[in-house]
Amino acid sequence: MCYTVPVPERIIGIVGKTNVGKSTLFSAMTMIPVKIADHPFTTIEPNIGVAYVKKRCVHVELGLTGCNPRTGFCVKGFRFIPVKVMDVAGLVPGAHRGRGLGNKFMDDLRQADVLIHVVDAAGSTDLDGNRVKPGSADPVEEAKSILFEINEWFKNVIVRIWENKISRTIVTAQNPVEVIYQNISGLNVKRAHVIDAIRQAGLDSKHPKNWSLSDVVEFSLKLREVSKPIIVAANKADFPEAKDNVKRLIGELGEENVVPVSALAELIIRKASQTGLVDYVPGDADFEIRDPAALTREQLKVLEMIRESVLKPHGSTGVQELLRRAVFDKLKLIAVYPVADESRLSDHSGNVLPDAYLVERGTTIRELAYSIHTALGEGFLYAIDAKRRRRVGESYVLADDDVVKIVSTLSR
Ligand SMILES: Nc1nc2c(ncn2[C@@H]2O[C@H](COP(=O)(O)OP(=O)(O)OP(=O)(O)O)[C@@H](O)[C@H]2O)c(=O)[nH]1
Ligand SMILES: [Mg+2]
Repeated sequence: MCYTVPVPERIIGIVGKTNVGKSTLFSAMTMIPVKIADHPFTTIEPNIGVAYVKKRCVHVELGLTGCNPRTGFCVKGFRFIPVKVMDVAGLVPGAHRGRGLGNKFMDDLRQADVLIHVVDAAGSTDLDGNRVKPGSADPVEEAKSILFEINEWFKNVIVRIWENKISRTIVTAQNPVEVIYQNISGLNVKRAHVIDAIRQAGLDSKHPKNWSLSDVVEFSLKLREVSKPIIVAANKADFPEAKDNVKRLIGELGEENVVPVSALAELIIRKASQTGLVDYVPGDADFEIRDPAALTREQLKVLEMIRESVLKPHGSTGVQELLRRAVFDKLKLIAVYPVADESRLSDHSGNVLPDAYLVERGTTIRELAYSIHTALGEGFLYAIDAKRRRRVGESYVLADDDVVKIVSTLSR
């Protein structure tokens, strides 16, 4: 079996007030060196890269000694699966009215499936991103005002499309949901999102041709929530001032929506790991210094500070936890491992568990076949659930960590 078309990639958008650490987080996730500076509006053009979400690899459950990933990597029994990340310019309150850099650049995030909203949990920058005494700015106020800007951006895009296109065609539409969906598909919104948002806005019994402007606005807010869910990165958690603020953010937004993070700590440890100074697996609760004699006193001090102010109190730098929550909790994705040889659990060249794909919960085996290759979907005959050694049909709903061989007319 030849996989020529990759399963659609997921995109995580990084948004937030200016100067809160968005690019630091992006760099810590992707190891791409980007412009980072302690002043507002350092980033202008978007940065795009690949991060890896961490998950216990299925080879452990199967009792294998290892695997040979074709994309991503596997370390100490953990599979790191690629996801795309995008870092954009910073927002300020009033951006929707053109303040700061405005919010036009948010259109870069139309393709995002989920957003990481970075907040300065140390309260060390004012609402315009200028450096202030840590603890003097209010991260809860920041979180709310930037969320308002994100919602304004999304709402304005929808209202514009509604007024320019949807309102004209919806009057005679046989299937209004389809008309809405087709017109806003550029926002990477799925049919199910449109249906969910209509229901959540309490508009199911009102034909969209009769919606008022406030109905459209209500629909757009619900649509933003379902199609671009947000996880908050309470960043700069290394500052002592962040402790109470993290609690306040959790109190305001809910525990499931907030992760204490130190993007800077992650970036420092990963760089040290890249140059061989420390052993560190992203997401771990600690790192190991290989040879203390190879480090300067200053370097040792910084690493010790990270251990005391971030790793010990929070259990990790929070960066992998952010990715985990974005991909597995917010997007509710599962991992599946297609193989060509169900006995060796490998591709034709003998690479064990070469691919780990992220798919939506509820995806059937045939839908997976289609997303790998149209011809594979069209020629689908049956599949083999390699873990349970049984044949499954096209309507089999994939489970997390399934290992499957797809048999199609292609592979005959
Ligand atoms: N102490 C601490 N400082 C951080 C952390 N993350 C970022 N910073 C610092 O915050 C400043 C801004 O970082 P950037 O990553 O450039 O912020 P940004 O949000 O991308 O800023 P703009 O692109 O200008 O909107 C830099 O001085 C970083 O070193 C963190 O976790 N802890
Ligand atoms: Mg930046």
